[in-house]
Amino acid sequence: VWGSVVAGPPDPILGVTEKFKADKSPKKINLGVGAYRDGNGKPYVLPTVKKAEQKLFEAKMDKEYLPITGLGSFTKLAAELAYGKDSKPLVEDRLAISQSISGTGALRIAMAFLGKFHETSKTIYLPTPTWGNHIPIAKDSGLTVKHYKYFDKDTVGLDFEGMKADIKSAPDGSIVLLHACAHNPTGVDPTEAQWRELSDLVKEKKHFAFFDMAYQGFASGDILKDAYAVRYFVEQGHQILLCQSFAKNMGLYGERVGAVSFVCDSPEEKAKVDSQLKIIVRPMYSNPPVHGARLVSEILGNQELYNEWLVEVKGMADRIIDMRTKLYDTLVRLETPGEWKHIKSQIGMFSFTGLKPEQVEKLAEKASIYLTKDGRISMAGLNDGNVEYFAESVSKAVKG
Ligand code: PLP
Ligand code: TYF
Repeated sequence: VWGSVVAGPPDPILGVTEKFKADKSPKKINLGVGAYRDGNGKPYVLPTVKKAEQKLFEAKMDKEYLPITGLGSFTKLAAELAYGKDSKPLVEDRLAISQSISGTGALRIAMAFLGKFHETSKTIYLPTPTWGNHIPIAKDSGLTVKHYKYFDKDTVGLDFEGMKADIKSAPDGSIVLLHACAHNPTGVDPTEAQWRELSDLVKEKKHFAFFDMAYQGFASGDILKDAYAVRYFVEQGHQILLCQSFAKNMGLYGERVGAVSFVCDSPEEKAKVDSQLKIIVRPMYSNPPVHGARLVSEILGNQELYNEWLVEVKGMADRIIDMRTKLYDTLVRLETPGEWKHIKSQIGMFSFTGLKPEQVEKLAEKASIYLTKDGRISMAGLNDGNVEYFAESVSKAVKG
């Protein structure tokens, strides 16, 4: 029956894990996928998540279906976390929000909605580079994909002039996707002053601002700081769309808990958008999974757990920042040719090292170190036990 089906390529990020698993070396390191690891290289279940699980267990919760747009207490708290309790769209009851299958599911609902209803344009502008999955999600949702400049290879930083020029030359009323914080894969974000300029430019061009926020709290360790761009755009009157994920900041990867929200201009508009969100979700998966949403509600809805969680998020961010310093110091000590300051200045889960595809290949073959071909490393895969070995191997690969 499937004789005409041709095999497709594996996911470029998740494929790295497959190669890592097949490697027998005791020294092997997986720096491919962006998943947090503790100081011993092990997956980390947050203590607040364990406490929330205990509470749910004791409460003997049932397993009934959730409504189509998910658990109401969860979506309310998720919105407050991102926008702030006093944010106008929340106070004025004009935020349409739905629970989603993590950040990816949020993107899928958002883009399907834009494909159906965005009037001025069906073209979405993505940064170059961007998270690989953005492109097929947009295309599968019926959007046309175009790109704006983002990363400057020479400075290993933001090409802000190029970014502005491309956003300016896009036809008025286009859709512009922005990584809210901790840009994946580069780890390079606009400054707060640059975000303010972008807000003006997007407004002037009547573009639609689409925020993907998969790392709130994870970038700087500060929930508010990481939400700066989202909150500033909303204050400036942009009717943004926002995708949220609790995979990273609560370590709930496999629970698949996220949210997608639309700032509307009135409660009436919100009600209409909400009804169409339900019509998009129903034929896709009917309603979302319940357990992860309950965990997030327990944590965000309980002052004590919430405060503990803030400390845990900061702990994860700080461990990553510490690894950046250690990696940088070791590369410099080993007199590794090149400039490595970007390792310290980049933020979030990833560092865009600047390693070339040949060097990436050499690291896999000679040192059993696995990363994506673009030279991106997941900083969380490093720890006190392997950072030295990693730096030595990079140094050797660069020296040739
Ligand atoms: N958006 C970006 C930029 C990401 O890096 C990721 C992955 O972490 C996601 C969205 C969605 O991830 P998930 O579906 O696991 O929440
Ligand atoms: O970029 C990453 O590594 C994370 C995790 O298909 C991820 O965003 C990677 C690939 C994928 C889903 C999630």
